[in-house]
Amino acid sequence: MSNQPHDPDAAATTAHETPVARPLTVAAGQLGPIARNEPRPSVVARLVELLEQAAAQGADLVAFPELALTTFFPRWFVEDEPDLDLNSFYETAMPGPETQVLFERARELGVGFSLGYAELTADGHRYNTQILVERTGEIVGRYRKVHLPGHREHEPWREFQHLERRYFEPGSTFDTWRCFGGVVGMATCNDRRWPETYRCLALGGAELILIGYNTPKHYAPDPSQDRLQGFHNHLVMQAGAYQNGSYVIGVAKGGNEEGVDSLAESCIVAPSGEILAQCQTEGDELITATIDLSLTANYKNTLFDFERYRRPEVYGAITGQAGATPPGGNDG
Ligand code: CDT
Repeated sequence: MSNQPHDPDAAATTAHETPVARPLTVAAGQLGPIARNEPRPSVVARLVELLEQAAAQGADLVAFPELALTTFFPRWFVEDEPDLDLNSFYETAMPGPETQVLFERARELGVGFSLGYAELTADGHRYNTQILVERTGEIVGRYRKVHLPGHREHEPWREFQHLERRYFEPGSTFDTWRCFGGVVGMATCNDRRWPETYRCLALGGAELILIGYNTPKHYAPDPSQDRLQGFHNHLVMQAGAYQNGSYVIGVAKGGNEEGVDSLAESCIVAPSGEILAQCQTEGDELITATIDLSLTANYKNTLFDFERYRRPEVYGAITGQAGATPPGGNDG
């Protein structure tokens, strides 16, 4: 045995043992537009078709988009749309009578999935929710969108509304679950633009993060960002994956939905930040990748070894305040 004093940093510079491989075939089940009057059973049939394609390609898990059972209804100020029944967009049970078939098919095929939908709870709360379903057809996780973008009041100057802050309450936790042979977390659309999302999930051990999105290509408050929508979409998810040593699946509802052009470009990102697979169309499309969850250790145990390198005592501002507080005084 060596008499040398222990060097706490030695492990950071030595090679790590190769961990046991944990392969998983994952898929993104991108959806094209869902019309305002498309019946639920028709949408569910589209999801089942993607699930069956995934099974044929040996997938264990398919990520589906945000609000994957309906059109993106927050684009309308419902009070101005007499023939629109707001409650018809929400699910009061999951599975419910019309979604049961998706769960049954998942169990038969042995393919799990994540699914975004509008949730109305028994006590009247409304959330932009995503669930995680194991290959047995059992719900193992539920996430309620934390970062709600857009506005609360009708803004008639916009080409279309983004009233998520009117129709949903924000969720309050980023949870992770042990399933699919690893640790899985979920986030929803606008959440993917915030580094806090990935970091909270990674602090919960996330090795795979499933993100559904509906992103209009036109951003009314600053249209100069329109041409960058695709770039920003990949930028945030690739950075989130790399900085947290996690796989990320980002899956869109794309195409022209009720006159609003929405970004597609669903993708599967490795912990290196590299894109492993990307959709080529704006319609219903499945992409797959066989990943190895053990490879997250390449980043989690080296550059992004949180335990060794993070400095939470310096990060108080991140949880202590929301807005920026620049220094006072003159700038001269
Ligand atoms: N669904 C969603 O969160 N979409 C937003 C659009 C922002 S514009 C109000 C997104 O971040 O992609």
